[in-house]
Amino acid sequence: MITVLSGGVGAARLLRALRAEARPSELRAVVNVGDDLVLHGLTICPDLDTILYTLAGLNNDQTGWGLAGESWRVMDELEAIGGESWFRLGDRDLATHLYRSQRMADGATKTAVSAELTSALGVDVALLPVTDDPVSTVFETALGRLSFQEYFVRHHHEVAVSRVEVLGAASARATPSALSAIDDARRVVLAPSNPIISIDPILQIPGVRDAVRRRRDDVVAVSPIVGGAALKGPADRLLFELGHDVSCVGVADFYGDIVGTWVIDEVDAGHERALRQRGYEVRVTTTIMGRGANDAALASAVLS
Ligand code: FO1
Repeated sequence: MITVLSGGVGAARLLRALRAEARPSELRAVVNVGDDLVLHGLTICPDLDTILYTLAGLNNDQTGWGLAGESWRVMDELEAIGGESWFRLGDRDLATHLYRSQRMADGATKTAVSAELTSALGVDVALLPVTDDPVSTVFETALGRLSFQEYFVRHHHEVAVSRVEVLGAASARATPSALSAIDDARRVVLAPSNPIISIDPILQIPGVRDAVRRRRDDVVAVSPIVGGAALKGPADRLLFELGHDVSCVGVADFYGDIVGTWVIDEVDAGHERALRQRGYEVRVTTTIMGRGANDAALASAVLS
């Protein structure tokens, strides 16, 4: 079993790359739920859905979220009557939120609904929310406290952040399937997702960081920072605003002693020594995924 601690786009692409190299049935994703929100009475799980759609081959590659071939009739109607339409929910995407919300109203857990959605879409990788309890990542900013999607979407993650907090993390329970996916894996992978707002909210759920640390020798992390910048999203800004070095070494220091091996991009080969001095194994390869050869090289660097 290979277990990937996963946020959104970066994790989805790595899982797609790993699925081509490993047996899909041995892949598990332990997924962040701190981005989740309730809007229009619907429970929306962006990281779970980004991975689900990507592995189903249905994702919208332009936006990085939602479904390809989308239409926006409901959003347009909603806007016309003065409803909230800043968080764009396509007509096709809405079916997922309607399904999940009804099933959770029936009493099903996020974990159970994820299993139903992966089988409905023919996805053979297990998507495991790290917790079925409510957690939400919030941002202290110059504009006051913002919810995840207010920060990320409404303000286009362009407002300076002084603090990030995962509300509910301390009292949330990691699911048994998430913990056993970490304990029983032959390899645990930290995906190149945002360390601060995608991976750390997973590690903050009680018991998870310790479970990963116990597996340190088999933990491989792929740096989300390449040449001092994030490939997508605000990871570089947030690292800087929260006082971390914006480099693969800064990310390694942020995660601390839970990683055994770092996979860094060729442009960061100069950092290999600093990482080895910190006691990490290091693999240098092309970590920028698109499709094709790079993905295979990265997947084998992670799996070897
Ligand atoms: N990201 C945006 O930048 N704008 C949106 O309108 C938007 C809508 C949206 C709807 C469903 C969904 O699952 C994700 C959506 N995202 C949108 C992405 C979302 O902000 C994710 O949290 C990010 O991808 C970070 O993981």
